[in-house]
Amino acid sequence: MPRALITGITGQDGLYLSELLLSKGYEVYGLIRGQNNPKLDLVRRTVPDVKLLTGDLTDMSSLIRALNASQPDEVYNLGAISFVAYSWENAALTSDVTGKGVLNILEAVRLYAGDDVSKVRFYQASSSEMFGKVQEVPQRESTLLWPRSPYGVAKVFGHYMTINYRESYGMHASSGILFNHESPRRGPEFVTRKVSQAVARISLGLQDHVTLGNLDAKRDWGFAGDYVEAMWRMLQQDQADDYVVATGETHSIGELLDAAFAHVGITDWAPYVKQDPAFMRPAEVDLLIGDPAKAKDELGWEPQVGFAQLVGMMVENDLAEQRALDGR
Ligand code: NDP
Ligand code: GDR
Repeated sequence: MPRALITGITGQDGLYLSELLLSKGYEVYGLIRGQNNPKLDLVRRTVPDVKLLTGDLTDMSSLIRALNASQPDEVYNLGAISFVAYSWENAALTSDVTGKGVLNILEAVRLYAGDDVSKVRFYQASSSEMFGKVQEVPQRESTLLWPRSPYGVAKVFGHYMTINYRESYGMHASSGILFNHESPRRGPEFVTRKVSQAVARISLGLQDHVTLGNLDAKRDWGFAGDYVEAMWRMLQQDQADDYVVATGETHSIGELLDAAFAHVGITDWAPYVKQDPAFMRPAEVDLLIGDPAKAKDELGWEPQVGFAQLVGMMVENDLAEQRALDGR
């Protein structure tokens, strides 16, 4: 039975990846931090077969202990401070976790593997946020990185550190440059879920508007359930490499609002949407659109869920959640 260790087990991707690996017969270990993590119950309910180990990406000794306890064939580093807006408020902590945390786990894996680096395969959760200021459209593996947030800068460090460990030590270390991916499990701080929750509440008469920032930014949004499949496929390749994972389609926040409100039968959303500079970022990533050709050619990976279906799935989920909360 293959064994996998996942950091970021309480996050959106950690849950989907756990389900995928469990369905493939893996023994799955998840790293969980904190003395009373509020998401522990969610993990236990959603993926009860995952074995939890305590640790933190900023504490290398905890990572070595987790590796020794789990003896993994594959390590998926999904843990990060992942909210871009927050990364300006706490740039140093973001650098420590999202950036140096990658070095900590790479080094822990190297020490754990000893003379036989081939015994562990490593996945790093890199991000389209690394592209930042638009240099090329669509963005591909070779596009110049120009990050525009402390989060993006930290991800660039982790990305190149992963490549460096592959080139320096021959580690099977792959980096997935994943574009935005969403789901009903997306954190409510991210724009898609903020919108789907608000639209559900507005259509049920529980809220009268939603306040957002920049409506013009464009993102290449896919479904998280599809994207974890690409992570797994990367680690099944003979050679480790870097891959863009995206849909190849982009939509503005305005178009997200069109789709989400249309789902509940509202065609003019203007009366329900306010803008506040508090939600604008010091530097914005204006346009993300990925070219997933390499992932398609080499991994045989293609997205299954389109934009309208994704938005509909999220709004439906939030309608059901709100009805349950409201006792309807
Ligand atoms: P989430 O924000 O949902 O999850 C982040 C996870 O990181 C949580 O489990 C969190 O645990 C964990 N974490 C935070 N700090 C630490 C720490 N110090 N040590 C160990 N774990 C920590 O993110 P997603 O699931 O959406 O994303 C997974 C990864 O993929 C992240 O690295 C993200 O940056 C990256 N990514 C995501 C994309 C997306 O669109 N979703 C696109 C590209 C990359 P806790 O519950 O304890 O806070
Ligand atoms: P992003 O996702 O920054 O791309 O990072 P987010 O959903 O936070 O923002 C997307 C775009 O929407 C604009 N926006 C708002 N965003 C939020 N969160 N709240 C608002 O009210 C709002 N109004 C407008 C933003 O300015 C931005 O342009 C996500 C994370 O998952 C990262 O971890 C990951 O690496 C990248 O996707 C790829």
